Amino acid sequence: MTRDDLTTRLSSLVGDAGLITEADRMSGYLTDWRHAYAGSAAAVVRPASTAEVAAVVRLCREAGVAVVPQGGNTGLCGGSMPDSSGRQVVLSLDRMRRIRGVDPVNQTITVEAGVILQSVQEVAAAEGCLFPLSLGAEGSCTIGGNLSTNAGGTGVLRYGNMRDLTLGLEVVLPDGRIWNGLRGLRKDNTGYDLKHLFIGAEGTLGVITAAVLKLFPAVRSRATAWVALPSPQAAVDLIGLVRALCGDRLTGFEILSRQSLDFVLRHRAGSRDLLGAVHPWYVLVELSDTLPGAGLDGLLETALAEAFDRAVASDAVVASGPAQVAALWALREGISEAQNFEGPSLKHDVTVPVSSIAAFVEQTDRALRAAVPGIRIVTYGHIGDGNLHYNLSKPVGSDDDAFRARAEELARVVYDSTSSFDGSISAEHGLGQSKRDVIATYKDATELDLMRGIKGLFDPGSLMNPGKVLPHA
Ligand code: FAD
Ligand code: S2G
Ligand code: ZN
Repeated sequence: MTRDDLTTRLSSLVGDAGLITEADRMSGYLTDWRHAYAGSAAAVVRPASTAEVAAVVRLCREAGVAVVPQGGNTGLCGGSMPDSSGRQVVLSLDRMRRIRGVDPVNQTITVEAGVILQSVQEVAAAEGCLFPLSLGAEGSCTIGGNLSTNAGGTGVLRYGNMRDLTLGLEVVLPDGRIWNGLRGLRKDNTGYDLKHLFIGAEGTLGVITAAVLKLFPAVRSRATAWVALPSPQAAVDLIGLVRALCGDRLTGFEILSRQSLDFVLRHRAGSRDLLGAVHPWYVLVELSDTLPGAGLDGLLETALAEAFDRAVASDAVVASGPAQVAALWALREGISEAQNFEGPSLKHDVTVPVSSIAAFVEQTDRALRAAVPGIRIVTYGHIGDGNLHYNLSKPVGSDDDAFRARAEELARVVYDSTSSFDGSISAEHGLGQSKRDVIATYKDATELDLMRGIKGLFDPGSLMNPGKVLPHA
């Protein structure tokens, strides 16, 4: 089938609104959020319904053309980018934006894959509920992408990641069949739990078109503190102390190194460090409760008093109101963008057991500083889950390309260190194309074999997002 035949037939399936072939109009779909990856495509297709998605997938399968599912393009591993052949079709879910239903009694919401995460949070709040997935890209990322990357974010320590928040899926399979698994039951033990194959599959097993997600009771009281600490171990000790005192009310615990904070203070207008003096480490601690007036400020102050007694905290301030809470979260969420102003950001999204965090940071920092004197290590993230964003910036004044050229070598240092603590080289961002090959070094051969078997079962023609997740055999 020629490209013209393909695009003519695609147009008959999705109409003119659903098909883009002009290079200038396709360009936004052919590079990711931070322009770290680019590709080219035969066409960008934007189906408006599950039936249209299925028809497109069937046609591309008949034509032997690969399909690359795409949501908000905020992924950080190049998973939503086509290759450079110009033969693949980007299938964007950005026209599938319906909220199909909200069920406060069953505490569920049914949404299409193209719905933006922030919209789901807002619709849930309007119903007096909470959808707790929260991450820096929530204004652009989609539920389909969140499912396909099994997104985590800042609420995992209390609510879990996307896998834990999902009850049912609707998926168009690589052969074009539609699997309707949109059940909202919290208990359903009728064979293999198939949804968990597609969650985290990064579009390699099918196109997620809709999902039934869990809702939770709305948060009615919240307390947030900005705490300075001497070390990552102190942060780990503080988690234990706050958890012992506050239990499930601990709903946010994000660490950031002074280097991370310095980048934000330098590049994010209006940023201010409430504590003034320079400390090596900081955490943003948040308590929340579904009861109004739950006295969380007092509880947080009690926990901080004990932290001072135990020399875990060096200084701290409890936010005085919503504006200060928002300013503190903006400091934290501003790191990713701020780092981009300092040259290449070599990203490592790793997990180690919480008990190994301090040893991991000490060991990996030492190895990297020996390898690249003057390297700037931006360590921050969801320490409550054992998940650090361990991102590297070049020494001041050094050459961008020379630093980029060492990316593989430095990643090896970080990942070998992660592996020495039985950690994971991808905590929440997935593998995409950037970690597809390196995973072969750290993933058990049997696991890779089983994963290839599943891929072969669902997508024998390897037309669903080829070149992502699985290393070449
Ligand atoms: P895309 O980038 O469009 O796609 C991601 C992957 O999912 C690709 O492999 C794509 O093929 C596949 N895909 C997309 N839609 C579908 C579908 N409907 N069916 C099948 N496959 C599909 N991630 C976190 O987990 N935690 C964070 O804290 C976090 N913070 C971030 C902060 C910033 C500033 C940025 C830019 C990103 C951050 N991310 C974080 C990464 C990113 O936002 C998440 O991975 C997000 O889930 C991607 O959603 P998306 O809609 O942009 O997906
Ligand atoms: C976060 C963003 C990605 C990065 O901010 O929590 O997931 O490392 C990260 O820039
Ligand atoms: Zn993160």
